[in-house]
Amino acid sequence: MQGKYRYMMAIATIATMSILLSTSLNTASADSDRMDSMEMEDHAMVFKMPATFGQLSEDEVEQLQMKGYKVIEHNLTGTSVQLPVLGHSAENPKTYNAMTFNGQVPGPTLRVNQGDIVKMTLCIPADETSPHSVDQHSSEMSATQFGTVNIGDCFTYSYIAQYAGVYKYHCEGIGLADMDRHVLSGMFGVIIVDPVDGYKNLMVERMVLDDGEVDKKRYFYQPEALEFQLSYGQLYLDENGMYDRAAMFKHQQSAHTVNGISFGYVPNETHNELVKGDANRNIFLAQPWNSADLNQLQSQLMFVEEGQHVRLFVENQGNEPLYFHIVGEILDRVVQANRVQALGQDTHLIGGSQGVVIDVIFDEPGVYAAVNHDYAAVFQGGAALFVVGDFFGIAEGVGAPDAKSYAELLGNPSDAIPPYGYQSIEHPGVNVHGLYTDERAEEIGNMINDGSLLVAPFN
Ligand SMILES: [Cu+2]
Repeated sequence: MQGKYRYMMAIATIATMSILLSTSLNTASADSDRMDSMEMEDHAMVFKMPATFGQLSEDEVEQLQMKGYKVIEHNLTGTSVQLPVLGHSAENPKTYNAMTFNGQVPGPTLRVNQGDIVKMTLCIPADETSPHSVDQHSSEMSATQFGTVNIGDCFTYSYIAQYAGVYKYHCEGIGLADMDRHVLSGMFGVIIVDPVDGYKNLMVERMVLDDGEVDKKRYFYQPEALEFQLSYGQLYLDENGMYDRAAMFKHQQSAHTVNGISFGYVPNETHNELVKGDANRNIFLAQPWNSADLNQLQSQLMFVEEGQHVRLFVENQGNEPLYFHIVGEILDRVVQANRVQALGQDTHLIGGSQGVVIDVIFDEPGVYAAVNHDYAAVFQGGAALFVVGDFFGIAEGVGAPDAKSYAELLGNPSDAIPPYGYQSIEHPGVNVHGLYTDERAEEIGNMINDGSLLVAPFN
């Protein structure tokens, strides 16, 4: 046992003993604990008028709003559209029968503060082919209240986001029937509920030399972080791009996706040109979305700076386990619903419909793949690349030698960036990228230009 460590253990033992001693002698403190819990019960009873759990009526929303609660709208439109899959090109379109919220997969991310009222409205246009519904996992409402919204109708419900965390929302089909088809065809999205008392400082332990001895040293990072959202999932399609339920029952997916696209965050021909000096010489093994003709589908990379606090909102939207791993990195902290699950872990298992917040510091410039560490998933598209620092040394080449990162030079993809919370670091640049219909891509482009895309409603 090393000197400093032994000394710290002795201090910890003395501290533990004194806590035990004071607890056993101090009965008055136990009484005051009971008193606190009674007061809290009374408070909860008062608090429940009007209701703060479950579905809120319009009157209750109005009363709560007058008392200071914020109401955040989440406006969704259910539409069935054709969207591209792996193998698609401008010359040879290859698409599947997608079901979407707002013409994009995943649907638009909602970001609220813990304690905000979410007012969800789902509309189904008159030319849509199917009714839809919405289940928001951040609510605590009976499923009977999610409703089935018929073609040409709109439906609203409201609730208070009581718990912090990363939550799935998804279509519940038509009164639960056909739910699997709707969800696995694209009707899913993410709701981020920021903790009311904020994200915590990140503490990272490193073994360093101190006075000639290797010792554990703690480094602290402010809660402010550069943020990304990653939804992992699968497609179960037959050769005609139709949903294949028999394949789903057997867990035989036809593709793995990140934010709806297989291998959507890999280099493209612009990167080829910048790094290799030749648009046709690929940097990475698989670059299926190479061409600029693919517009919003052209693959992009995610850029971060070396030593920067990065916060990832990761949701498993699919039907298979997500063994979340960043090749060459260790996940410094994994938080579920505002409780730390792991510190310094290589791979974190995220079950179906489960979300986590992951903090990472990338210590060295390089290329890092965020994968589902299931070998079938890696080969079928469940991989996304981060580039840390100016790993390829292109800053000089593009005449920006002072650029801190690629993000300053090239920007980050719009579908991988959540709306900003009050502890977000702004991305230096944002590009249109995502499994968007052309109309939706145009809207996203306009929202980037007018600055409204990443503004969380509570800001
Ligand atoms: Cu639906």
